[in-house]
Amino acid sequence: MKIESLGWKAANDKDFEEFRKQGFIPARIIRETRHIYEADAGSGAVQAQVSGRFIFESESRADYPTIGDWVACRDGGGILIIEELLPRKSRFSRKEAGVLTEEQIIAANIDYLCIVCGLDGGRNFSLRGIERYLSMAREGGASPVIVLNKCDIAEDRAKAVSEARNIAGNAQVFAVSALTGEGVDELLNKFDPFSTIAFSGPSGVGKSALVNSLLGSGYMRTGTQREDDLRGRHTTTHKELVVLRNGVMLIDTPGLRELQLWGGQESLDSSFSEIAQAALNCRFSDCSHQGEPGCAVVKLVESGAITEARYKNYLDMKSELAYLESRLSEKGHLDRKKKEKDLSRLVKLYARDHKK
Ligand SMILES: Nc1nc2c(ncn2[C@@H]2O[C@H](COP(=O)(O)OP(=O)(O)OP(=O)(O)O)[C@@H](O)[C@H]2O)c(=O)[nH]1
Ligand SMILES: [Mg+2]
Ligand SMILES: [Zn+2]
Repeated sequence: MKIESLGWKAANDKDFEEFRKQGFIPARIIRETRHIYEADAGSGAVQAQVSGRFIFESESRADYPTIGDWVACRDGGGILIIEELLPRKSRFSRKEAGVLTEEQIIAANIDYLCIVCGLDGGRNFSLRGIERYLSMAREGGASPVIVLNKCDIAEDRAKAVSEARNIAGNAQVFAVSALTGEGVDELLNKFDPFSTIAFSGPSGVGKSALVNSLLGSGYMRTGTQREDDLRGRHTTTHKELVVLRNGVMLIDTPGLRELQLWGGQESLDSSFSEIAQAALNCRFSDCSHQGEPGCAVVKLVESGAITEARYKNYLDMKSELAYLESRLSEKGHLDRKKKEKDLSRLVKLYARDHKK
């Protein structure tokens, strides 16, 4: 398979010239399990690892390659040594789960993010959850697509589709079944050859089952769900990129327990555009839309144009992002202090060594 089949464009060659002069070759990360990689430089999957210098120069987890990334490599005798990460065109990220205030990139260089839900009556179809994914997809520069899987066992498919459409904005909504194959070709036909799409969503919604349905074989391992609450069992533990029959590249990712937000407050405006629009008419320019007089947003809620639940989700997401912002500026302050301290230590050492 040529590297062009993995999405490498002629324009990339020009940007890569500098690296090529240093003897590096471009490759795409096609499999990732924590920091263990496989990359493809055009002749199939090869084990890959970052160089010592790469580790030394990396400051955060987001500096490391992830699935979908393009990297500049050198041949390390049977394995590829990753020397540089090429700039990302887009990314789908979340805040790292737990106390760390760090960005976790779920997939890089994707054109479309498929938000996969399951219409099986469990909590695998949540409008509030979809609103989060929509917001994060747009924040990272990927076009979102809503995929409602398991339509074969949906109680009321039409209702689910129409509810999803109401919050989708410009994102298309597809009802599919990995089990019967219904709707799967229509979904695949949406994407141009050489585009990259990623599946994300909670565990057990059928992301890997859809990959199998698209590849026409039992390629990915699929799991069962817990009987009591229909939650998935986190069957997929790695990320993988496969090339489909029409040349579309598809990334399957492990199910997420939660999608904590990452990014600026503006990321909300694109997914809650009717709220952002109304906010322009609030009496106070810094209106928090929580009871101030002359609030145009609350008026929309009272008129029924926005549901109470959507409004509440908007406020929750807004305050989550504000909290993130404050943690980040605190962290930036601490990082700066640490750097200053390191620097002054170096200066002292230098002065001591150069005395006399
Ligand atoms: N009825 C029905 N069941 C499905 C469909 N798609 C998937 N399933 C079932 O749902 C369960 C979970 O499917 P997976 O493909 O493992 O789910 P996943 O989203 O990849 O889950 P993680 O890898 O844990 O994130 C399996 O038992 C599948 O057989 C579907 O379209 N209809
Ligand atoms: Mg899976
Ligand atoms: Zn307001």
